[in-house]
Order: sequence, then C-alpha cells, then structure tokens
Amino acid sequence: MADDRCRVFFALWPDGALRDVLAADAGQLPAARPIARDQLHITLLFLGVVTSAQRACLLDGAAAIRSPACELTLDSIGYWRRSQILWRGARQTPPALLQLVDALHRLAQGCGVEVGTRPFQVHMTLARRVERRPRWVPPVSVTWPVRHFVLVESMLVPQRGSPYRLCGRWALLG
Ligand code: 2AM
Repeated sequence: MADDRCRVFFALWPDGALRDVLAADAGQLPAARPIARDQLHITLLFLGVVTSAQRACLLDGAAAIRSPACELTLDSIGYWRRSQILWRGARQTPPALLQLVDALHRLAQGCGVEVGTRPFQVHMTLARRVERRPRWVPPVSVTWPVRHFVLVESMLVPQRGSPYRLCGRWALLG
C-alpha cells in the first residue's frame, strides 16, 4: 500500500468530562476486551482507506459543513453476536445528527470516496470479543451535548498507545 494512504472515519468524540461518565461503568463489563476510556467514540461515517488528496478534500469539505448541534441521549445497550461487540446506543437519533451524517455522505461522494450504504446507527463500542449477550444492567442514560464532529485517522500499522489520531475537529451550529 502506498505511504500516502490512511484509514479515516468521521466521528463524535467525547470531551474529557463526558468520557469519565461513559467510562464509569466499564468495570461492570463482562470479561472481554473493553475499549479504553480515551478511545470511546461514535462513528458517523467510516471512509476506509483514502489517498492524501481525498483526505485533503474531506478536511476542506468538513470545514464548510453547516449542521446544527444537538443533544444525544445514550440510553440503551446493544449486542451484535456476529461481531461480538457490546455497544451503547440511543433509542432515538436526533434529526440533526442524521442531517450531519447525510452531509458527510455527500462530502465523501464529492471527494470520490466510496462508502457503504448501511443506514447509520448510533453505536459506541464498549467491548469486543464478548462471546454472548451479557446479563448486564444498562447504566443510567447519558445525555451528550453534541457540539463538534471530528475526522479520525485509524492507524494502519499497530503501535503502542491509542490507535487513533484526530485530524480535524469542527463546530456544529449552536
Ligand atoms: P466498531 O467499533 O463497531 O468496530 C474505527 O475502526 C471505527 O470505525 C470504529 O467505530 C468501527 O466500528 C468503525 N468501523 C470499522 N470498520 C467499519 C466498517 N467497515 N463499516 C463501518 N464502520 C466501521
């Protein structure tokens, strides 16, 4: 693979205080691979491997997005058997978030990045390799004041520390 390529995704990235709340119940997670506190996020649009020109296009285009801020209430726990992922979700997705995801889809298309057609679903992975649906009582709901979105690079080569690097962060309309 050429060196100028990277794997990226648009996401909601919690601030420190919210991370503390989100990670507070991690100790209750069933034995598995819990996601580290500083890696918790919600993917808005997974772009996959892009070229440096596409990445530059995504960064420029993201800065031009005008989409409203919203409140996202994380109030459910889900489990995907096939991928063995335990995740936190939202019973209701704010229309403003769907609007943002639509704008990101259009941006990806404009930058020549092919993305999947799977409908967006709010999910924050909490743990991987969870072999069966745990009998885990969901925590109290957490309301996230969504004021920003980010572009994240996911390291292609495994390394120590976080596998993620923030490439850009943009404010939503308040
Ligand atoms: P996951 O937590 O459910 O694995 C970085 O890998 C982020 O992108 C994670 O949030 C991950 O979701 C998501 N992701 C990875 N591969 C993906 C794919 N092919 N389609 C959609 N999202 C993906």
